[in-house]
Amino acid sequence: MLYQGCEIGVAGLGVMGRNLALNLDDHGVQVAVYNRTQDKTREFLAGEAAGRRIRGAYDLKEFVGLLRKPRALLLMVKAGPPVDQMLRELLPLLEAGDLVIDGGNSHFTDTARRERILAKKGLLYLGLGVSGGEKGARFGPSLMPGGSRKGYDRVEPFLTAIAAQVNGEPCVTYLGTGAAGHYVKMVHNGIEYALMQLLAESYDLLKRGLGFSAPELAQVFESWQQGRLQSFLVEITARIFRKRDDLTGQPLVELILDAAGAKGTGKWSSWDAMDLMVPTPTIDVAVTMRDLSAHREERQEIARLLGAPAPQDPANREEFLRQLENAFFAAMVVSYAQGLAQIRQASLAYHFGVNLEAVARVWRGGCIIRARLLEDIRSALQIRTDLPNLLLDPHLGEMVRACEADWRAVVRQAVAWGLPAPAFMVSLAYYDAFRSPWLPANLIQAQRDYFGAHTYERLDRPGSFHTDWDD
Ligand code: NBP
Repeated sequence: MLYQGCEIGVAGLGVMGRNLALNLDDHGVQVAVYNRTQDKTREFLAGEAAGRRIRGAYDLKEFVGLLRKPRALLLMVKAGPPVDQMLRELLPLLEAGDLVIDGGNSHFTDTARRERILAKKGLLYLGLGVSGGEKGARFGPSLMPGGSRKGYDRVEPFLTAIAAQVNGEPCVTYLGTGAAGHYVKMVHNGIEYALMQLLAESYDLLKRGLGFSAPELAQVFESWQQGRLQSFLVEITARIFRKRDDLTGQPLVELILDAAGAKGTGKWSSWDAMDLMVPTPTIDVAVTMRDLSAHREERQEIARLLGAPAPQDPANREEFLRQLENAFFAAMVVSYAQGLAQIRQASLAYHFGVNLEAVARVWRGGCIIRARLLEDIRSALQIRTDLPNLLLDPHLGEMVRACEADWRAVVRQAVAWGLPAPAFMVSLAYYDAFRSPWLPANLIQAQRDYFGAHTYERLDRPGSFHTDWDD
């Protein structure tokens, strides 16, 4: 066939860009690549891309010139100012009808702003959430696109080809207008934080509570992987406990400094949940616990002063393992419930038009929070796409309810041991609060009216009331 220019250009040959370019090429898409640091482009073309159809460019003008019109460009650069800088440099080189896709973890408000700026110039914009890390990008990520529908339709065949597939369905679909894709990716990361914190707490309860060794821990998570907890994060957790350090022969995880890092997407998710007044306590506490872990010196000092937790009360190992597995399942459902409720509310507030069933569908494969449970979640959302909370689905609700006694037992045991398990605790409190037809918020309203004359509503008559409480 006559060469008419490349079908898509990938700008940014970092971990993700490089692998997405190779994935696109594997699927017969003609790709052009560009990277700010030219050596990386040279290395890529001579190395991983050698013998492939991928074409390289060493400046943006040459890069844009390699692309078939109307052009499609995928930016895979660090989120934040680098995206704005790339756009500033690209804009004079592009023409109306060209499509720019930002595949980085951009904040959704940045994406909305950029889409508006590009639209003024007749350019189409897509904010594309990409999940699955290096391997996902190479062999099948979960893709969360939002923005221009026309732009999506143009690149849909490429995205469908490179995305992960589950039961013959690609883990990509158009998710909604504006920043819908980046919003869904942000909340995906929030849920990821919650599940990782629940796994870390499970590890702590088994290690400090029951005295489990790394091989015993691996066995626990391997057994979880055989049942309804099956998920990418449980799978890698089991593998981590099997890994030994090359230098010392000890389990590698035990040699890693206990201070967690973060790139901010979990925090963004919590922030916006608070703005939207959607409760996401498991995600919030997961962010907080990463922050707290980083106060390592302070923790050491307070432990010296007040004594570190030293579990005394022995537990029945087999019984506790069974309870923990059920508690994890319930807290896992609650984590997805919080994230999906947030996406639902955001979609209404920001007019994204997101279909929650589509979100569950694209999360089933390729991404970090892929899990067997997403099949049940998807089924629930197929029955009722605007389900305000997963706990309202009879099947999911009943499965969580059946775990209730074990969930409480795990929380009680953590408290008795003095071990911090806040994600298990707040997810249980979330469940209990949503099961409460009455909450003590009437007292809060009375207090607000007492000190601030904020008024209150009454149960027995309409209107708003103020009382002189000191009278
Ligand atoms: P890397 O750190 O591997 O690569 C960053 C890329 O950004 C390089 O190509 C770098 O070019 C380029 N860049 C930077 Br930094 N500043 C630039 C600027 N001012 N102008 C032009 N290019 C610039 O990142 P990555 O892991 O590939 O991630 C790329 C995006 O994908 C990020 O938004 C990230 O959050 C997101 N993401 C990453 C993962 C993951 O698992 N790694 C998963 C999902 C999403 P240089 O070579 O010249 O420095």
